Amino acid sequence: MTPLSENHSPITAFIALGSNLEDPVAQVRAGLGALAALPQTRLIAASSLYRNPPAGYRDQPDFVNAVAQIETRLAPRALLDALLAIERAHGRLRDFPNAPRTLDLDILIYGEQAVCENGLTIPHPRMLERAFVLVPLAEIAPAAVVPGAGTAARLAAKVDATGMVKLSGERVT
Ligand code: PH2
Ligand code: MG
Ligand code: MG
Repeated sequence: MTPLSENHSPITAFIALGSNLEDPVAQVRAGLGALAALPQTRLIAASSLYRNPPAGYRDQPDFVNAVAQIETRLAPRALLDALLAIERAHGRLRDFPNAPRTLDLDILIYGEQAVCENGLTIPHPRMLERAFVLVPLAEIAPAAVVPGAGTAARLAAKVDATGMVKLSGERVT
């Protein structure tokens, strides 16, 4: 069992979900279910699902992405360990950086905290340039503050969302 932090009040955190292998829509939906089932954690909101061209390494299928808002008593490291366990349960392999994946769960924001330790950086270091993170984040929590950077709504308005499609069918740009 993951060690839990004790005695602190729940923290609002935001998690990015992404998949581009083995039925990505089902992977992301199952990932949301797994977040809701985490100990000491409540799922507060989930964004729409969005289809996105791959950022970074381009020679791979499009991704399905979403963002979830949770409230959790898990400390950042315990939350990360729990997310990695969910990824493993979904058959996630780590072949090379930015490789295609069945399910990726990244901590974007953890309260107002900045964390920089081995394998864990919060806010997520690449989130400011990623429409597939900022647009769903602004959908569910426009006033959420990315520590040191501003609100989700302002950041999402500035980012290039070319090619991003909301899975209900509506285009984003
Ligand atoms: N994740 C990456 C690299 N590139 N591109 C999209 N569209 N969505 C992702 O989730 C994504 C990506 C590494 O985590
Ligand atoms: Mg990622
Ligand atoms: Mg990741």
